[in-house]
Amino acid sequence: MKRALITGVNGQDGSYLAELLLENGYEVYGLMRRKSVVDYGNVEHIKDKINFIYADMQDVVSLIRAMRISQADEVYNLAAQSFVATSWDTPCTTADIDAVGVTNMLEAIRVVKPEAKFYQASTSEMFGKVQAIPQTETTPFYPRSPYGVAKLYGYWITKNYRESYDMYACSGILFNHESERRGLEFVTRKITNSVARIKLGLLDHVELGNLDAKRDWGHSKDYVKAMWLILQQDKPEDYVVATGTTITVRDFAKAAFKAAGIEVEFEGSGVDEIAKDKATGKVVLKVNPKFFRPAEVELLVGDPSKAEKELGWVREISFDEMVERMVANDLKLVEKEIKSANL
Ligand code: G4F
Repeated sequence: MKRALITGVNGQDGSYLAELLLENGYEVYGLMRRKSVVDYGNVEHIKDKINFIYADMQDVVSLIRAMRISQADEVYNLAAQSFVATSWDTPCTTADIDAVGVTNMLEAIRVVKPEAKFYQASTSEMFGKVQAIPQTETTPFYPRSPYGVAKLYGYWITKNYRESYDMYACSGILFNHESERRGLEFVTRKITNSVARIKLGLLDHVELGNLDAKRDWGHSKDYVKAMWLILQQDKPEDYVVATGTTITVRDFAKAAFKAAGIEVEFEGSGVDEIAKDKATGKVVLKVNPKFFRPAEVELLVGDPSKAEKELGWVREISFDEMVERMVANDLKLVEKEIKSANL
């Protein structure tokens, strides 16, 4: 039985990855950070199948202990301060976790079990102000946020440990991936949850920032398969994982409203842009500059050819299906909320 250690196990990706590894017969260990209220997050439904170890990415001793206990054959480093906007508020914590935290984990592996394979959750945010379209494994990086800068360190230290110590350490450079389990602060889930609230009468309109930003959006369940495949190769390499298509925030919102049976039309521009429900004429979306970022990543679109060819990775969930699943899930959750509050 193979043993896997997942940092960030209770996040969106950690939960789908834990499910996949359990299905494949792995013994799964997950890192937990101590909180006053125990919160299993997205792994509540499989918590009895996961061996939890208290540890922190900023505490190398706790990571050495986690490696000793788990004796992991594969380590998936998914723990991060992953919300780009917050990285301007907490740039140092973001660097401690997303940059130095990676070195801490690599050192723990090197000290306890150097033959363990290591996956680093690298990100398309490293491309930032993009230097080529589409972005591939050889596109130069130009991060645009403290998050992107910290993640770039994580990418390079992973490569450095591979080259310095001959470790099986590699990165998946994952483009945006979403799901029903996405946190409410990210734009996709913010939209699908707000659409459900608007549809069920709990909210008038949603307020968003930059509607022109373009992202390459896939489903997290497909992307964790790529993470696993990256660690099943003969030699460690880095891979871009993406869909190869790009869509604006505006068009994501349009698709989400449509999935809830609301046709919208946009009018105006810049901070005055709004979207109206075509049937009722009511304003259902407004721009609020408070959600603009100090520096924006305007366009991301990845080329997944290498992952498709070398890993045999295939994407199964289309953009439309992903949006429909997210909206259907949020409608169910909001209905439940209404029932339990007797609204
Ligand atoms: O959903 P977002 O916050 O995701 P972002 O910044 O692209 O980062 C996500 O994907 C990365 C992979 O490329 C990951 F590394 C990272 O951890 C995270 O998962 O924002 C998407 C876009 C941005 O351009 C943002 O400015 O949506 C724009 N946006 C417009 N209005 C908004 C909003 N973003 C948020 N969160 N909230 C808004 O109201």
